[in-house]
Amino acid sequence: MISDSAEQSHVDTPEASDVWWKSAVVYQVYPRSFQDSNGDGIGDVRGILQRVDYLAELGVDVVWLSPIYRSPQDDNGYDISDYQDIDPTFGTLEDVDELIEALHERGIKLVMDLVVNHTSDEHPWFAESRSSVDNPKRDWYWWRPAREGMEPGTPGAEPTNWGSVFSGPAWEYDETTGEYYLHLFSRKQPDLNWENPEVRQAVYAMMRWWLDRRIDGFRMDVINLISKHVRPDGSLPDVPAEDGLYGSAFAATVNGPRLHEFLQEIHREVYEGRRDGLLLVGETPGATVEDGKLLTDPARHELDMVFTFEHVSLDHGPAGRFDVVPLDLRDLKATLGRWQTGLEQAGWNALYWNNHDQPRVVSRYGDDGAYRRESAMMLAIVLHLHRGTPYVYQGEELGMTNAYFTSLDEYRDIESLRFAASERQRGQLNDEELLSWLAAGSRDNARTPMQWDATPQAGFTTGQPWIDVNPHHDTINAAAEVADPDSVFHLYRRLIALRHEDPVVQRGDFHLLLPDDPHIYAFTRTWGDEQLLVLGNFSGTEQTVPVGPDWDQAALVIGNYPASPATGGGQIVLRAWEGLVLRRAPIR
Ligand code: TEU
Ligand code: CA
Repeated sequence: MISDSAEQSHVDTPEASDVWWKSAVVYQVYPRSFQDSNGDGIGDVRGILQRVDYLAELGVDVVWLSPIYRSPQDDNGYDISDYQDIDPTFGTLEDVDELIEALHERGIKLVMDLVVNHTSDEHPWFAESRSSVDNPKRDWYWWRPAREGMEPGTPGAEPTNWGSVFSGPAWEYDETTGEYYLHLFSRKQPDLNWENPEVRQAVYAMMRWWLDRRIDGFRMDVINLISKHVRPDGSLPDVPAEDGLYGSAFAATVNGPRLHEFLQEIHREVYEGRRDGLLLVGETPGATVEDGKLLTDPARHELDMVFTFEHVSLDHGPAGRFDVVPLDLRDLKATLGRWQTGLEQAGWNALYWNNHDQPRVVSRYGDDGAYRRESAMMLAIVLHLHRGTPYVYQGEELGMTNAYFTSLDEYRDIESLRFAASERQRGQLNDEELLSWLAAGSRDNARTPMQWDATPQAGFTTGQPWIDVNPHHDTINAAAEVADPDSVFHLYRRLIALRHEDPVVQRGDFHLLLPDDPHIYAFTRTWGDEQLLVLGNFSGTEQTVPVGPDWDQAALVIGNYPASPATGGGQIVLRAWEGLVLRRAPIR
């Protein structure tokens, strides 16, 4: 039972036996862009099967698959119309059984994405729900009449002023019954009503069905939005309007009053009494350190770890994710540092730079020009040496960069396209500005095909890819990097091996150094009488770092330059984008 061992991890002493995921690294596959096996230009499960040996060589412990369930693909599978079948685009249930087998044979677990804040509007549950006001499934979704005194279907008549994450109102007027339904994301993603126990039981039954099929856990999409801030009389509150009629619905949906109750119920109904070795990771936009602690404290039986968004929002300007501003390294250190210390006693961090929603980190917090290799490696070293479970997003281990699309027709992502349409309507950005905002902030930056080799479609497909391949695949690709022992790939492989082997990396206390330095990321990890020093130069110029005499004789554990840096007299001179780890022992 997972909760038994989780309880022990609470007592984090050298003697305590610990949960497996404290020494694990997870690899995220975005199936649509990973490997196409049949030439239709879209990645699929049989394509992933062709690449399991690559994943084994990298050494990851878990693969998390973005959604492959049956779906109209309005939001690339985050709109599910059948949770217990595979979309024909991606393959069949038998293919997935084969994948589970192939991964397990190599000692790799499989975690599936679970999108249960909403379904597709083409899910049979929703078809029933929308059919009439007295359908038994009516209350499975959020239906509300127009605002009092307003003409249904006219602007501003929505039940509340909530805006959708994908621009426009979060309510869609449905003529069948003359009411509105809630969709925090696209209108093809209606929100499930978790207040209804039948909804919850249907979700739990589906989760148990997947675990019986021998998957090893779930990554739970926007799981902290499932409890809405509904008032005792059933009404929903307005939010501060930001821009015209609508405001971000997050204020009324994040951390709702029943969130913890629902998560504990999931734990009880789905996880308790099951085999060891499962993983439950929650995606929690808007979560604070305090929330993170409550959500992941093993004694509370909710989630194992959560994805925080604070450190990937630091370069968002006033207008949000497309309005990218330079990162101030001091903010990044303060943010990640707060999460490290906040979850020191209870709880656990998920560590990530990238996923299918984020621009590529080397283009964002590194230098994807002259120092692409160095900065990609430095960022990896800094992240993987924190306390928590690191996540690697496909292509990150190659140092893949942003897409740098130059025309609107190259974009596929619904969020980007909806943003472009609404900005065009408002007319505040000219076309050039709009394209530069998309190039900096679009989710498509993460979604260009995986770069396997230097052939025209990067080895991803023999057909026409659904989204353009990044032209840099001529130099940045798996074939070249696997063959080169000094590549970004091999640095990732070594970092993963280090986490497997080293108790200081797994459990050591985190202590931030030089918080006010604008260029240097520095911290120690301490476990028993062993200590590691982690340094990262977030600049393209040499930096002299005053680390103190203790580190003069220390051994280099891992670094991104072929030779050790100049050390001595209590100082280390770091080269451009240099990242390294030093070890000294014993400290007493
Ligand atoms: O994302 C949730 C989320 O709030 C954001 O990160 C979102 O991607 C948005 O771009 C913020 O600007 C999850 C999934 O990871 C994402 O791919 C889905 O589109 C979304 O939920 C809806 O299921
Ligand atoms: Ca295919």
